[in-house]
Amino acid sequence: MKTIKRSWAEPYKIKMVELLKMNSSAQRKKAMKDAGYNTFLLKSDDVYIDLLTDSGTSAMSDHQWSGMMMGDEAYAGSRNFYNLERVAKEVYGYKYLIPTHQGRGAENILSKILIKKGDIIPGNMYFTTTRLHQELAGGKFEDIIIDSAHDPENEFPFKGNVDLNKLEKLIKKHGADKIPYISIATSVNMAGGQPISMKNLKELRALTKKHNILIIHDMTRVAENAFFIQQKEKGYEMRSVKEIVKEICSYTDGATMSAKKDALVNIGGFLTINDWNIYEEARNMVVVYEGLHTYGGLAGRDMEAMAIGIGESVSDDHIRARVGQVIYLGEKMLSYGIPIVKPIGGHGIFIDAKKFLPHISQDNFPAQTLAAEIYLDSGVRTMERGIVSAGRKTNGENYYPKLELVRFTIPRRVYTQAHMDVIAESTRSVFERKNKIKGMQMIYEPKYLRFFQARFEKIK
Ligand code: PLI
Repeated sequence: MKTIKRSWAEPYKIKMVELLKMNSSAQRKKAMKDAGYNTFLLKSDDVYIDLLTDSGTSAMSDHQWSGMMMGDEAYAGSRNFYNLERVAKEVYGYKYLIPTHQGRGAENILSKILIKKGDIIPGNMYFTTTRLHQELAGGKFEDIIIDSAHDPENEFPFKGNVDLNKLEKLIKKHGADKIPYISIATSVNMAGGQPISMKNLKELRALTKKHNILIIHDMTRVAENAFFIQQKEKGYEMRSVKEIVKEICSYTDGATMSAKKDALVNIGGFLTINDWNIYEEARNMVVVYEGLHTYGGLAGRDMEAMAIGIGESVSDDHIRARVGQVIYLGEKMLSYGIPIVKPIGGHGIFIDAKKFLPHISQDNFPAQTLAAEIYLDSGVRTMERGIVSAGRKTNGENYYPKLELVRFTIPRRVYTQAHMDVIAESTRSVFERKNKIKGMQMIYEPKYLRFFQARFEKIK
């Protein structure tokens, strides 16, 4: 086992800073009310430390910024596209690549190509946009993650694993021809950034080969998953994150990528696939939904920054400090007795809102309430990942997810250890007055992905 003997430290120094502003308590109160108690509807100018998401919020390196100046803004055949294609192939190993404006652009195209009405798409826990595209294409998502992923207290190190028995049962019930692919995320976001093990992936590959079913990899946070394999899985202690990333990809047939996370850019994504026929169809569709197949909704400079970011994302020094910072915050929260999802995941800390606010029923949105309270306390912006995010089934009923979480997502290379201290101290203050906190009711609900724009009011 590779043990970390020294404290992690950022493998960079800071060249430019963005000044932060802290609103008064009265200003925060007004801002939160105006935003309908939904942290997505706050103005960024009203936020002190922004942990809404790690998506598109990374600080780019000087190399990436210099790459931005090398943008070849040709409509067709930009040199930056070929750089991206080359680097992605070298790092991830898939054969063909189609750029898209972000991850959901790739999910849309892939779902439309592979899913027919009535199909079943098993996956290791849902993600909001991924499942919605599967449903809009006529499919039904089935959760086949291991049961312990739904238990915030269970400390199994690979809670992103697939339960192969659940998958076999689904294949038996529906037949393999009703399952176009298995949707596998690395670092499972909604489970708390929990990794899948290489052993589980290999077993999944063997089973899907037998039934001729594809595996499509949501590789949004693959480097963080690779780090956990290096730290926790036998046989991988001496392997580099870069090698592990490539091995993960080798057990899957293609991937959708939101490059706004691990790949260290503010915008961008892609679809990448080994099968020529799927690639050809995707090349046809990308021009309808995104742009030409050599830019997919991105500027040349965005593709260049992405190509460089992919290279930086698989450096051992980078990923050790990135996950190290998340673990630092998580351990601080634990030392204050705050109930968080264990083990600590790769991209953020997830508070168990059912445990934090046990007197608020799930119908009164404990995680949404807690996210609002943390903002009111300190201007720290977090995100609900519970019943609001889970949305409604196609028959209109609410999903009731077992996990009712508030996510403190850490942007990459943006905040310091001192910020982490302030975040933990603010959460402790809210924890100390938790019994006085009341739930909320939803007063506006949009049709799709309601968590983005829903509005709430406090129960009197
Ligand atoms: O936001 P996009 O369209 O670039 O990517 C969608 C997406 C796909 N898969 C996974 C695992 C995600 O986490 C993801 C986006 N996540 C967001 C925005 C987040 O805040 O976690």
